[in-house]
Amino acid sequence: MITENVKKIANYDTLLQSYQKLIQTKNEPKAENNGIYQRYQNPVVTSNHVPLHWRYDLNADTNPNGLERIGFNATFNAGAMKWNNKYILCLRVEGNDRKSFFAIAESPNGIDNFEFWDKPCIIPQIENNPDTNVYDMRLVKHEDGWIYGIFCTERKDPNAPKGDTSSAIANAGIVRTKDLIHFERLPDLISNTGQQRNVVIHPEFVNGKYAVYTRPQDGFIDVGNGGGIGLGYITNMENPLVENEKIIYGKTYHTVYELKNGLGPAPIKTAKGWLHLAHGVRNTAAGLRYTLYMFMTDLNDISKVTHKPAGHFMAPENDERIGDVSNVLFSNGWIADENGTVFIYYASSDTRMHVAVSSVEKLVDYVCNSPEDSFTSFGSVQTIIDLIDKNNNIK
Ligand code: M1P
Repeated sequence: MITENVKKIANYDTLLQSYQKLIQTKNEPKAENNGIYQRYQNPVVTSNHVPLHWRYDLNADTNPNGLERIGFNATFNAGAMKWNNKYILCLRVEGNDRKSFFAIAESPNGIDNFEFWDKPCIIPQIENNPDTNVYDMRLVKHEDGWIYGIFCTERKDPNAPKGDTSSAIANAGIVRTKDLIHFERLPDLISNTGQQRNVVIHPEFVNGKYAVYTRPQDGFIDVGNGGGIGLGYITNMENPLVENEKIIYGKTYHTVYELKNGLGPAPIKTAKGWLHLAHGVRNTAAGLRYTLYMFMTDLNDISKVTHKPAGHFMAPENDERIGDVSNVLFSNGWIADENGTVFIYYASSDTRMHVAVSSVEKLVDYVCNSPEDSFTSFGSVQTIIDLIDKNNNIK
């Protein structure tokens, strides 16, 4: 933090004023609302929320021109949890150097005043196998007493041909913590597939084992012949070997998850079943389009999908459509409060974080009572006509 005896750079007061104005700005609900969730007007965390002391050398002796020394490009794809009565986001912060890392921001109410902790998270490295890039941590309080952070670790493909400077391998890195400050690194996930992304730990034991949702894929970008949301089991997180991995929610032609999908945050337990939020991807002439969709699994058999409302639950709209990777909504964090309020944290276009507020009651209603996909236009028309007829017969 800034001490009194530092000779502060000339523009410090102006920088500080605009930074404080940003983090103190009250967030208001948007005017429109579909009854299922309420979007808010401002993003909750942007790259402008990154603290000044991460960006500027604040000593006028060593930074006489008051230049920004380290630039930040984006803050997105945050894991989320309630911690010490605060709403915590574990953000993917991306520097101008393209590297992303994790940093925690907290808010007193979940919708505004998010402020980063003093320093980014320090993720211990695996000996002789450092991560090149890390992102998209899911924070999960497990019933074993640990908070797990499962994230994507990316490294250059050692078998890439000479001159191929892009091919990479993605896998799930795993840390656990008791205080969100000290992280213990566990071995990376061991699974039978070439690559893994979007791996999420289920918060409860299942038959004495850890359960993990996976997303096996053949290549770094394309899932290839693999894909779908998988479910597998781990006996010991210190040797995280995935057994019996099976796809529970596959890709399907002409749906919002035609090309690929992946689980978002860990599911929320409700009286009717486990509520899931996921992303689905389809290809378009303008590139990949990522939207969010929901489903529910059985309370006693988490491999059984019981409800699948058709289409997307949230899609990019207005300013959300534009960013570093446009036309993307992605979510890997939500918080269900004790009173049933659900804060859905979602990132738009790989650039900034937003919140939408709903409730367990509304989300269960949405998932259980929205029509399922009939997979044809004729079927969709029939579904609409059924609703019109029902409405016309209201007495
Ligand atoms: O750019 C969109 C998203 O692409 C990847 O997600 P997935 O593996 O499901 O395609 C990730 O890089 C994610 O961080 C990113 O938001």
